[in-house]
Amino acid sequence: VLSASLPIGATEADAEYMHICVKLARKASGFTSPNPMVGCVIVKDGHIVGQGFHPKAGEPHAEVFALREAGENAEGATAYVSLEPCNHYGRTPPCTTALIKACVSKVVVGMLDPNPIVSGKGVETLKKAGIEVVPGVETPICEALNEAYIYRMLEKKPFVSLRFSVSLDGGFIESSSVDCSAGSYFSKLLQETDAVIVHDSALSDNPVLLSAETGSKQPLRIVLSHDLKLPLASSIFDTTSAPTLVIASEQAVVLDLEASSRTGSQSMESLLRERGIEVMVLQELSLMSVLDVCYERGFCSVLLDSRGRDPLGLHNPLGKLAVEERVVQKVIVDVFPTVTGHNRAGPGFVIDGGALPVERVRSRMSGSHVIIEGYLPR
Ligand code: AOF
Ligand code: ZN
Repeated sequence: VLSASLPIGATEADAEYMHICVKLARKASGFTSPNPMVGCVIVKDGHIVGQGFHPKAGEPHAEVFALREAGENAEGATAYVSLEPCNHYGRTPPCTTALIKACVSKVVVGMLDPNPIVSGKGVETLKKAGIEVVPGVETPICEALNEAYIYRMLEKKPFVSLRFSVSLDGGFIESSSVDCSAGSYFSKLLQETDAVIVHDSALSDNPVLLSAETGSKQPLRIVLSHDLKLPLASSIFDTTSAPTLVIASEQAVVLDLEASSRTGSQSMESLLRERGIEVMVLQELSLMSVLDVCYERGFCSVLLDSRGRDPLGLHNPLGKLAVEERVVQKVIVDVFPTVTGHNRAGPGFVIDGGALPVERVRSRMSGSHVIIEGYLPR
């Protein structure tokens, strides 16, 4: 559906080309962090003469690929870009220079770049070079595409989504039944996300936490452990197709060492390291500090996969931690087509200070499941 509100000077055709840019950009879903996903098409006389997307940080930007394909046809053409062309030397040279050199006559921009070293300056440079610039075409879809990049850039934190399952009557769902086959919402979610975090209590159900989409970038799988009593045979510790990081508290490491010297067996920490699994020790296991680690690694998006029960039988302990620490931007609820009855309590977040409102709520189907998404206010 094309937007009803086009900026002055923009046409329905411009909106259509911007949709193509967004589609192109998505081809690199999961691969671009800390950079944004960006798509570009070059149009001359009503025909697309070049197209491209940013494949990965460190590689050329979308505009460069599109201009390469267009060659001499770029002269006098219109370039459509889902994000304001950059104006700085980063890992790659400025796209504004490339567009000016190619002699395009017009640039249509989806949204300004929230990156403070670019923001507004890209558009300004193009205008100064005599190029007509039309900003703000289909901004909402461009912003939705890069919600995680925008958040990271402005807040200096990764964008956090919290996923959990409930039955039709709001009851607790055993995690083993979460569908991750190709085409499922969860498989696509894992394709987009830079890291997926689970609580060690979720491992009893042996989640794989890998996307089944073909050619998908796999997220870093992070296990939070309070006691380092981990089921080593779990799929998550098979790092053939994606790495796994175990983050443990200092206390867990001490307990683990004590247990190993008592029993004369190898510690869990050294067993993990022997398998090539990275172990990181944090003084305290707060989500905030885990998210700092994610930010430093250049991640834009982090998915908290809340499932399982902790040793006290509390449902979805990760969800509780996340909501209490107020680190969540987006909630994704998978409503199973089952009625569990009141013998199974709900997903189990005990929140101090009452209910949190959820905004911009949307729902869609994934097979026979209803997927509900919404945002927590800042
Ligand atoms: C664009 N087109 O396709 C992308 C842009 O280190 P660099 O050179 O890759 O620069 C990264 C920054 O460039 C990134 O933070 C964002 O501001 C912008 N990304 N800009 O014109 C693109 N990926
Ligand atoms: Zn650029």
